[in-house]
Amino acid sequence: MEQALQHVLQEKFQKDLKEATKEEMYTALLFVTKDKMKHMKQKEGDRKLYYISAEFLIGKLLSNNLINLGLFDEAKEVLAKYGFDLTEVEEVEAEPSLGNGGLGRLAACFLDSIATLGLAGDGVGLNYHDGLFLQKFADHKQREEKNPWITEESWLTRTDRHFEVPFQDFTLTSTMYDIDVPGYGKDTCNKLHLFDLDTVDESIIHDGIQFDKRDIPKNLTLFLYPDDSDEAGQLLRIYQQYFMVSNAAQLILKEAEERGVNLYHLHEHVCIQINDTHPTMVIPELIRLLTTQKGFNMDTAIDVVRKTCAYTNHTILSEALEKWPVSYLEKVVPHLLPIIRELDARVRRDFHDEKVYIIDEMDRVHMAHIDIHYGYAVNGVAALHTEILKESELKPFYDIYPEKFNNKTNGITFRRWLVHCNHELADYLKELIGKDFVENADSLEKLLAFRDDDAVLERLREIKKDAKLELKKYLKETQDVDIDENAIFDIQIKRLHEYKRQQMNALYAIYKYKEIKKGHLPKRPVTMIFGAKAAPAYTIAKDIIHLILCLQELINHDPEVSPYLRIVMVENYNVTKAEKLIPACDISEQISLASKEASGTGNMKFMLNGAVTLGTEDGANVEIHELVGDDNIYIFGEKSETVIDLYDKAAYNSRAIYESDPEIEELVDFIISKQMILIGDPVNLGRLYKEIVSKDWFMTLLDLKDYILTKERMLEDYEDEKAWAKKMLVNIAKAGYFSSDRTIAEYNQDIWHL
Ligand code: 26Q
Repeated sequence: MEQALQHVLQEKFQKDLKEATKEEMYTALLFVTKDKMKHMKQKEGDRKLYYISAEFLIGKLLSNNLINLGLFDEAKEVLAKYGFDLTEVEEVEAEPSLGNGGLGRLAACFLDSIATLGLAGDGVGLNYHDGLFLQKFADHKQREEKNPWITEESWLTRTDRHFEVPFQDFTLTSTMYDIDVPGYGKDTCNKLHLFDLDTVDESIIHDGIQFDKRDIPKNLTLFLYPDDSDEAGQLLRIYQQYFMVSNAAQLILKEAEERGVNLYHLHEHVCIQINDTHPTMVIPELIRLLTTQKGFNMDTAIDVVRKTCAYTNHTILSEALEKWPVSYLEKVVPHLLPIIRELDARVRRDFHDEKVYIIDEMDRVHMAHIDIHYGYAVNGVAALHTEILKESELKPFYDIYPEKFNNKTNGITFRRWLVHCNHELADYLKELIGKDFVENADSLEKLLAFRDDDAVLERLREIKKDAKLELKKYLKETQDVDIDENAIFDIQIKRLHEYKRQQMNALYAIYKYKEIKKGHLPKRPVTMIFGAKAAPAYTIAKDIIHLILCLQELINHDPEVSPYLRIVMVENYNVTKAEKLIPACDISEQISLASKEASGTGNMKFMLNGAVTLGTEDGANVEIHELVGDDNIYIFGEKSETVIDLYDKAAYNSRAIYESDPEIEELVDFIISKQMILIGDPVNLGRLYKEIVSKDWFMTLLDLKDYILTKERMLEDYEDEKAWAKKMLVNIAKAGYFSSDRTIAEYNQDIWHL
């Protein structure tokens, strides 16, 4: 390693190890690591997986790659020898924010696990030049700026693969870029293929993140779409999706032919996982290519494609299920419409239930319906989520195809979310139970043998304290805020969405503020940390950010209150920040309205790092609860059946709750109190107040009191330090189930058969 680094530094910068800057040292590490992976091949197999996804939220890659290649310790030592700190050198890398949140991060964890299990599987997506917008705070509001990440030297390798992608008015030539994906401790390597256009012009972005959406060749891969976007951009989204899947389909057929596969047996050698409906057009596109270019008849093409494609559903929010107007598809990809109409006609011929049609009476194409009829597997992402799909959201489909439905509870890669982000904890665990857990997550359960060992419990608390000190330092340096490492760290980090109920957590802050003002002081200070981006067009989500930032201003500057309560909203929450926040957390906030969070994966990351969950019976929280038992999690709120029933009967009335409960009324009224209006914008605060009182679509007021009581109980329980440390230990020990290695092994066993 030392020689290799020396060599690159000489060649590229004419410098010696001693003289290099941090930036040069980063580049040298990048080169050495890339070079190592260049010579690694994919495992040969009979069947190959293509995981198609509009998002791969991979995060920084240097440390992760070093860990997986077994080079981390050596790199760290060599750097130390010449006065460098690897952690500081890592900071040089720009984070590729090629995803919105959970779905994109899941795809990244999956690539790591697929490679680690030694399976032949590549990712296919788009090479967005700008990742998800950079979030800046000004006047207690979110502003968006562009977020470019591609530098001269990066993990991307330009390949000489190009495909022609036909659109209505023009044909575009793509270029494929590759990122290597090494498995942990393996000598094989998979790839993430990201398609791009040479004609993209970054200079057309102005005023934050505005640009001309009509000039497609200049902007197609320019930026990642934020979840929940305005109408104006929808056509561009369809251009992106088709560009992605046409490239994917052409790559898949080309690689199959290069391997000598008879395309009539494609399904025996290839499988395609469709990550939510964003890549759904791969189905009609493959059918189109097989029929127009490979001599297939329609029946055979449909049959082969159906045996090749499988679909993962990530949401039950109906507004998030993609339905594209036929007229939009007509404008962008008219050549797919005859095929989509044929697929719809076959459904109408076979089934007489309009709920399962592909094209509805309003002439909209239901993308998920294409996947379910013309794929061989449909999976949800947590046990509860899959049950809800089968019993309500997708019931008419489950009645037709019960054999297609299956659950694959999400997981996270322990290499990034423990070994990389929490060295101290990982090293201590290795000392206690051996390093086996890095690859064989279930062996974390060996930790249970130490649940009554005072020295172990004490050490776990020490490690948590050190992580809090690290975070304190980081927040001071990056945001100039002061936090108290002796406080309880209560953290909610995730996309801003009404169903995730950051507004309920903010109402708790108001409660606590008022309590402290009344002289009811907590035994120990509490620091409430938030991190969240709101989609630029999501008004109420932005109003909630405004509320939190105003509360931060009010509370942190109140000398009576700030010794006991502080609020920090972390700017530009992303993967890099998650890696710093998660190890330092005591209380993991997972408070979505039951039935709305398909799974959640942050909940798993926190648990693995010794935080205790405060959550509803939603998504994977249900499974965490089952694993750790009542004593090691704090559950509150109405259950999913009750919530679904309230929706069905339209029986929820937030105003009735507000008007009948003076305690709730007082908290909600505070949003538009004089003190708040003095700090914030009455338009935003007033709108949010009105929303909560008169609509509250995600039932904040329904669960608010139980939430407050449960959190208070948690703060009390924290004072029994040994009992709390035991909860930490049990959470870590039981987290093994949530390794994405387990998830991927199940996908392979039940769906992929690689
Ligand atoms: C759709 C159309 C137009 C523009 C954007 C989108 C869009 C983009 C991203 C729609 C949805 C997403 C992302 C969804 C997502 O992240 N879902 C989360 O997936 C996780 C992994 O399965 C789950 O753990 C979360 O519960 C789920 O919310």
